[in-house]
Amino acid sequence: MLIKNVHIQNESETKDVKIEDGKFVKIAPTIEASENEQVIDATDKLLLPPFVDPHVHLDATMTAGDPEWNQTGTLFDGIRIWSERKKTLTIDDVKTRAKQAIKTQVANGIQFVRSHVDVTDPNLTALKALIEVREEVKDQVELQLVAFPQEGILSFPNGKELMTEAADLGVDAIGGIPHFEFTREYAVESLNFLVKLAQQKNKLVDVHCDEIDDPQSRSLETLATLALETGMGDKVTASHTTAMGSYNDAYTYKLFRLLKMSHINFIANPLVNTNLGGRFDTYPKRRGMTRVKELKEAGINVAFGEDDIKDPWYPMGNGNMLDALHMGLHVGHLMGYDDIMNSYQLVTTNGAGAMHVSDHYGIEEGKPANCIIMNNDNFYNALNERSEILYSIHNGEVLVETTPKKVTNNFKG
Ligand code: 17E
Ligand code: FE2
Repeated sequence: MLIKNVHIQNESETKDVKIEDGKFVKIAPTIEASENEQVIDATDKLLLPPFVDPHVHLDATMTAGDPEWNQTGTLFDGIRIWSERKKTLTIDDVKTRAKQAIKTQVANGIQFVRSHVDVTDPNLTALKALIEVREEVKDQVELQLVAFPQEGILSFPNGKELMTEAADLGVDAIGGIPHFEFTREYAVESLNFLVKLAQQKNKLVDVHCDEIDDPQSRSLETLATLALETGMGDKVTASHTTAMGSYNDAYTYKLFRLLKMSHINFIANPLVNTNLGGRFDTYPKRRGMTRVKELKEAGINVAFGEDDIKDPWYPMGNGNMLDALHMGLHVGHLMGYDDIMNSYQLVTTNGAGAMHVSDHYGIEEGKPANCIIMNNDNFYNALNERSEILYSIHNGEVLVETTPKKVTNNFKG
């Protein structure tokens, strides 16, 4: 396959990209097509590495309203409602909903997904189902699973045993929820436990960390210290960290030294955390997002996730990273021209970094041919106009092809 005349990641000069045996084999100003080779004319189009959703909950997806809608919009009501829905899970139910969600993600150019899976369930039904899904989709989508203790590790019966069982069933990462544990002491113990488990079982770490508007919620410092002292470093991700939006600046300044030293990744979920955040405020009302701009400026890896697609925490969502990105740029005040132009990194490369897949991700000769072609010549325009994903190509195969919509506009300006 030969992609002709394409703008790679906003470059003004166009290039040709040759794909063979599922890999990018040559990227150069002009490449001749060989006989019978499929040629995609990508004049005035944008080539990006595929979208990455490094944080979503595929076990709960498509359950919004069942058994009830979340009327208060708090994280805690979401957990309560999910805990009811969890009792009725079956393998088929989870697989059907998860695949439906993945299909919408794929349609929107996503090829890499990390899903948290609630393991505070003595039967581990959702995890068993999603392990099957991970295998069944693996030729088209790279899916990672996180053992996520939604109702706590120390604060849920047999929490530690369930986490260990989940690790042995074959998750990719170990999760946690320290801000939901009964006490600060449990929070710290849960982090010690989960990092040790990850080390023993050779897993990554991705913790729901300080997802609360409580400036006293400081589990992040413990997680970052563990990442530093164990040497796990960039194998560790802190998701949400919304309490950082409420920390005072003196403490945050001190904290950032540790964050930089630790090399951990951050994932913010702008759609969901603006929904869940600030719910106990009158006015002024907090925005609910972590300090994305400051983390970026400090050279720390930050990515955006979707978090939810129609579930008890968020009634909307359609598998489109551009929605998360659009919201995140607004809430994070990332509105300079270059911020917007380069913002695709927050939903591509940075997410790949957090997922620890950078060794086989990116538009480079020799790497697997995973990419998307957007119907615009740069990302500023593509984001504003929500340009179509003309092609999503995975391991050199066309995964999605979109025919652009045709509009007849009779405006006579
Ligand atoms: N569970 C949780 O603890 N936090 C979230 N944002 C979601 C599920 C979606
Ligand atoms: Fe989450």
